[in-house]
Amino acid sequence: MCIKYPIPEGVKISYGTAGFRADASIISSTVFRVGILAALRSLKTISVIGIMITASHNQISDNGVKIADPSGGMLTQEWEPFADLHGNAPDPQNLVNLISEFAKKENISFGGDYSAEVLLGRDTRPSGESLLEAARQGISSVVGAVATDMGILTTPQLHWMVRYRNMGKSSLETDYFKQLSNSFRCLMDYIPGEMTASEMDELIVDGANGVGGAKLEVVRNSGREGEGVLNHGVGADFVQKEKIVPSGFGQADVGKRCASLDGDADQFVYFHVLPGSNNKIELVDGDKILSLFALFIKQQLAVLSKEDGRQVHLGIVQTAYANGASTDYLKKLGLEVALTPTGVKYLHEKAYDYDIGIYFEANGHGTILFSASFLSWLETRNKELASTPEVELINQAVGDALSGVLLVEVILRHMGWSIQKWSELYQDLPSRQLKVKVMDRTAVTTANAEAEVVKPTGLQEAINCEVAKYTMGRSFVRPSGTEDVIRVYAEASTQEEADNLAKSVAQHVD
Ligand code: NG1
Ligand code: ZN
Repeated sequence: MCIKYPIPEGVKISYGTAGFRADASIISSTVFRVGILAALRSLKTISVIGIMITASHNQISDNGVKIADPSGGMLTQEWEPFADLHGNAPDPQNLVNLISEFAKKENISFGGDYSAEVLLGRDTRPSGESLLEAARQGISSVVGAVATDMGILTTPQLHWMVRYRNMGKSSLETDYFKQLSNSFRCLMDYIPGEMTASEMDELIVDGANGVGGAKLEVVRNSGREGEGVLNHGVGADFVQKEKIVPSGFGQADVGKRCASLDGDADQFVYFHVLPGSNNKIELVDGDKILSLFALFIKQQLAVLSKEDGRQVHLGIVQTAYANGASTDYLKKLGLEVALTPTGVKYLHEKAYDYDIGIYFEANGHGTILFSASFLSWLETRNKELASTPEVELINQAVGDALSGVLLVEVILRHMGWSIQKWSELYQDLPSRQLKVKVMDRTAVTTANAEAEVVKPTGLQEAINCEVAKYTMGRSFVRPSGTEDVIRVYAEASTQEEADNLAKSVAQHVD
């Protein structure tokens, strides 16, 4: 079976921040193995599992694969070490041995009453079709396992489908859109009063020339014929890191409310174009989206607590990349803020600790999670309404740019805020991110939610020395989980200082 998908010589990929990701030309053997793994996971959990073929905001020549667990969330971290071993198993015999050992350990039996079922989705990358076929063949090599191709989807749609299938609910793409549009309309209708002229201003969306663009009717950088290349000078990650307009936007858009999705539409940021010829923008990043959601929910909870006396535990989850000004702002609001390592899987897990957990990465990956007990209380309370549209609008499986943008639009309308007003919630500290190419990124290890370097020895001390030279300085380094680089982050009181701090820390990494 593996003859068709041998691991290319010298290739070793690991299940990183968001599954396996690499140049598309070397990844089919891994995707095939992930197909088998997903079928095993389905047998183990007796539930439908998902596979998404995407490399998110990476360049078009990359691709990747990740598994969605029965809840619609990421594959349990307990299985990641096995995913690593299995995804890199060099020869057929080795692979079969690994599987049978693991199946024994996990008590997975083959050929029983339950047949594994895996839903497959892919983004618009040209390599997606053949990689999907590799996954399908991997799945079919497990006795009785069924693979269902759900077509070209956003990452959150695939996660949502897995979640809804396992809840026994209708889970087609049309159901997804129906749920989003019904709850959006319902929430907009709740808001009293007429819209002011500025609220009626249209939202302009940059689709990153990816799948999110393809799913929307009115969008720039839709990825359609002649529109440009996926994630190339467009999309949420570009806008967040470069802080300039994406291609297709310019001075004609000054002041307008704009949103950028990433290539698989699980990440989004807002921005407005500043006047001047340099195409600079005022960025409204994931931290500010989080702050808007947190402020809105805090206000709603204050009403609930007045009416019903119910105390709800609201928690915020961020990473070390969160702008220091956002963390200060959230703490000043009296909110509990937890920090986790980078990667949605860590933030998502932490958010389960609360009745309502809101998590976001600065780059715009995030969502809001509601605990089962809070939801059942809310449903009883809202019985007369027969639904809880605010919950239904939010994708509980994973961060979702389409649902996130709709929620932002509802809240801005509710507050009567323009994007400028939203942006003024707090002033971001100037920051800079750099990447350093190194021989072996695993040589750097970190602790304390990645804020501190453990290895190599001496590096943290060197960073501390650099940071001490600046007012409000903060800097950390960590190995990327999706690219072969060490990432450097720096913050300081001016842009020039942040740039210099990042540069000098990068020199210590090199
Ligand atoms: P890595 O490459 O591990 O830094 C990047 C992003 C994460 C997350 C993942 C998954 C930054 C600094 N890192 O991870 O936040 O989005 O990709 O797509 O933006
Ligand atoms: Zn993405």
